[in-house]
Amino acid sequence: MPSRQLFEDNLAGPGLSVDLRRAFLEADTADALLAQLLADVPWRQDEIFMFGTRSPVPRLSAWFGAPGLTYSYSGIDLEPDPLLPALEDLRELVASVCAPGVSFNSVLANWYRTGADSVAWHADDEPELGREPTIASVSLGAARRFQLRRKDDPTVKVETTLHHGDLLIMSGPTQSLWHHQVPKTATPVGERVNLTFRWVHPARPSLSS
Ligand SMILES: O=C(O)CCC(=O)C(=O)O
Ligand SMILES: [Mn+2]
Repeated sequence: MPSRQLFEDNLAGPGLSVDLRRAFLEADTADALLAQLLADVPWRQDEIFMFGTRSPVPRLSAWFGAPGLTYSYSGIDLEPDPLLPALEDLRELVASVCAPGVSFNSVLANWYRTGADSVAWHADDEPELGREPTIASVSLGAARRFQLRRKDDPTVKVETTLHHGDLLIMSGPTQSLWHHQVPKTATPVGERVNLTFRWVHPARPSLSS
């Protein structure tokens, strides 16, 4: 899978470790991957449970990984589907440009159908991701804003726009010190798929019977 190794646009802030590689995937590769994912992924509408009510999350999702790699996210327990071959290839390519020793065993896919789809402020800081996780995010389709803000001071904020084929790698203390989001937009935009590659530590066996 061809990729461009251009390094630019690094986002800076206290305790922020984010590398952004524009057009990491060439346009043809990104086009083909987007079409395949839209057609082949078993997209799911998840719900979030908050304050005793459940509501649909504003995007469709899918979770890929080895069997048993359950991932709990905002009260949702996700059982993985096996990685599609195209995602296996991309996982290797993405890991090859991360720090030595970084690898990924799972992928969370999000489909933002329109500008009304979004992901709200959060950090990828679930215990099963471990301390200082590396999260590598590949964007496909429509360009969308990606914002980060300090957990302890939300006025400290940085943002960029993620385009078709971009790779964004978050590491170090980013998840413990910062939140990130993809806000809704009133501007008409096309569909976007985002893939986040993660290492999920398998759940420890439960002590209760
Ligand atoms: O769509 C994006 O760029 C970010 C997605 C995200 O933060 C997540 O899936 O945890
Ligand atoms: Mn995230």
